[in-house]
Parts: sequence; structure tokens; C-alpha cells
Amino acid sequence: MNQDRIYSAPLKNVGDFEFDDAVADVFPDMIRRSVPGYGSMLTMIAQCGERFGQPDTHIYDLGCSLGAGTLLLREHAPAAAKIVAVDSSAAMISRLDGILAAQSQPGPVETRLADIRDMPISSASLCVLNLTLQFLCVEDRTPLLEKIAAGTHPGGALLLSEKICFQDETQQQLMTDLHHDFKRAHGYSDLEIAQKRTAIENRLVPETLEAHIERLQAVGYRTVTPWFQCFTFASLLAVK
Ligand code: GEK
Repeated sequence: MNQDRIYSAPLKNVGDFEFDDAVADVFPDMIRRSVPGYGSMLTMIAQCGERFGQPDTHIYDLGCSLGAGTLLLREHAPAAAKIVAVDSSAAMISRLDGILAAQSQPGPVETRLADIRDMPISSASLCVLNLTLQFLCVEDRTPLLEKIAAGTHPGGALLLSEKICFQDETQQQLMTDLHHDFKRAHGYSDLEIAQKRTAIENRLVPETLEAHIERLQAVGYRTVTPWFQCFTFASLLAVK
């Protein structure tokens, strides 16, 4: 696994964060050292694949990156479900195609280089948005979730993991500090933490857990339940 050193040297101008080749090359290391609970989120993707995945339906991994969730869905969902893995980053999708091609079992996975806002969702038993919705501008989030809910069978589910924010300033500061402690404990320097924060601040807009719950209920999910939170990251399970 290549180590993430992208922000280790001082940069004159820290540009906006992009999912380009440099990021794709270090992505597994970056996400594990940056997102507390990422391993638990992946375990839940596998569990949801088993519980909600139905034969002859679609299972969507929306913003799949290198397919960590996709590969688990392929292993744990029914073989007759079609897995569709979507990402708008060519760097991610080309690497995922390589990972899938190198595997001995050709599984039922279709990869798509596309913006999730533009692609149709139909006959879904499970949709996964693992740390993806946060990169869309806020006004695009409800239309996307309406489309996902409309394309999901009754009893189907959405697994939504996000970076979140807090209304209370003291709570926000505490959770941010604890997240930065987590990153330091995983080898990131103060400079790396500060430069990454600058790079991502225009690209990733967190919302409160309450805002996510309200939106999921409003677009038509009957049961909406947070199942995980660690510092500034949370995950919700929504069942239609
Ligand atoms: C994992 N789910 O390993 N359309 C399609 N893809 C998008 C869009 C969009 N509009 N915006 C961002 N992405 C993965 C991790 S990473 C999370 C997801 C992170 C893609 C983007 O290219 C990137 O690959 C992914 O969403 C977000 O479980 O880096 O924090």
C-alpha cells in the first residue's frame, strides 16, 4: 500500500483537493488514516449486502473509488444481483477496472465513469453512498436522494456515511480536535493536517446528523437510523 505523503512538504498554494492519479495511488492508506471507523463502515457494507441485496436487482456503490465496498458487495450479496460501481474520477475507475480484471472470478460488477447526479437508478435493493454525498454541493443532495429513493424497491436500503458537523460550537471544536488527534496518532504531521484541511474545505461540505435524518425521511425512507458515529464521521441506514 503506497503511503500518503501528498501534503507532507510545505506548499506555496494549496489547491482544491482532486481525486486525481496522485490521490488514487495512495487512496487506501489515506482513507484508513483519515476516517475513524472506515473499517466498520466497510463491514457494514458487507452486512447490508447480505441483508438487503436481492437477486435480479441492482446494487449501487455510488462514489466507489477503488471499490473497497464494491468488492465486499460482490462477495456478500446474492450472485444474481447486479453490482454497479460508479465514480466520476477516471483515476479511480481505471484502477478499479484493473483490480477487477486481476481477480480470478469475473463477478457481476459493472463499473461506470459517471457523475452520480446524472445516472439513472432503477430496480435497486441496496445503494451505498460511503463518504460521497459530502462532495456534492448541498442543493444537489435532495434531488439525488429523491432519485435514489424512487429507484429503490420497497424494503430496499440506503447506507449513507458522511463527515458531519455540529450546531454547538464547543461540541464541534471537541470533535474536530479528537479527529485531528486520530490523524496524528496515525502518523500525519500538523502541517499535513493543516494543508489537507485547506485543500478539502471548499470541496467537502458537512451537514449535521439531524439534517441528514430529516432529508432521508423527507425523500421517502420509512426507517432512518444512525448506526455509527466516531468524532466527525457518522453513518446512517435508511430503509424504504
Ligand atoms: C470507499 N466509497 O472506499 N459522482 C461520482 N463520484 C463522485 C462524485 C460525483 N458527483 N463526487 C465525488 N465522487 C469509497 C470512498 S471517496 C471518500 C469514497 C473520500 C467520488 C470521488 O471521485 C471519490 O472517489 C469518492 O466519491 C469519495 O468506501 O475520499 O473521503
